[in-house]
Amino acid sequence: MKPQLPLGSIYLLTDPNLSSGRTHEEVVRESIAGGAKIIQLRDKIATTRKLIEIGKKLREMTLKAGVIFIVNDRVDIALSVDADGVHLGEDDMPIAYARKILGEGKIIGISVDNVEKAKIAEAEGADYIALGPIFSTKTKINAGEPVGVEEIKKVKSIVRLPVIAIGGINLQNIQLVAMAGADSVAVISAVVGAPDIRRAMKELVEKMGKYYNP
Ligand code: TZP
Ligand code: MG
Repeated sequence: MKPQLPLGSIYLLTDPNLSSGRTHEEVVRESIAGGAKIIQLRDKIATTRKLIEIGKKLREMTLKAGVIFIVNDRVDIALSVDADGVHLGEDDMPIAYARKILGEGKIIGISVDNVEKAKIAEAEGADYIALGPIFSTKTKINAGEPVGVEEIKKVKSIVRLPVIAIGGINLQNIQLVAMAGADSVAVISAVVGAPDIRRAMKELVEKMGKYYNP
């Protein structure tokens, strides 16, 4: 059975460049302690062998905590560490091919930046879409122009998939994102770059809970 995506939640993506030397495990442990409900292993520099090693550990930790575990970019790694799913962008494997490998029991998330692409992702069988960047962000080079919170409302009114908002979201602006109807909020720098990861996550979780407006 396909795992359920927790709605009204915070989705944490790892990033070794922003962790100030803290390991993936440390970042994930603290994020889970702070209330993250979805974790994505995102590491653009680790070797395949290293990704498997990290993935196995994060799988164990997330399983124990009842937290969804997604692997970025790599269908093969998602499958081999038994993650709950994979997250794919425009340069990654097309959905149909990923589905062929992963089957119906795994989650496939797709990055989009507008309604048209969201509709295509839905038609192709995505399980959720990540919409962004909502605000400007320095975390991802070539992230594109910010789409703004209005795009969340548009996408929500047209597709039925869960919409996860991403890009430049922090404690100051999460209220706008939640009120626009995002089903979940994905963050990197606001948590991974924080001195106290647990606390940064807890504050975001609380604010999302307060303003979540499905
Ligand atoms: N995809 C669109 S924006 C982005 C990704 C992976 C980066 C989000 O990072 P931050 O630090 O939360 O802006
Ligand atoms: Mg990708």
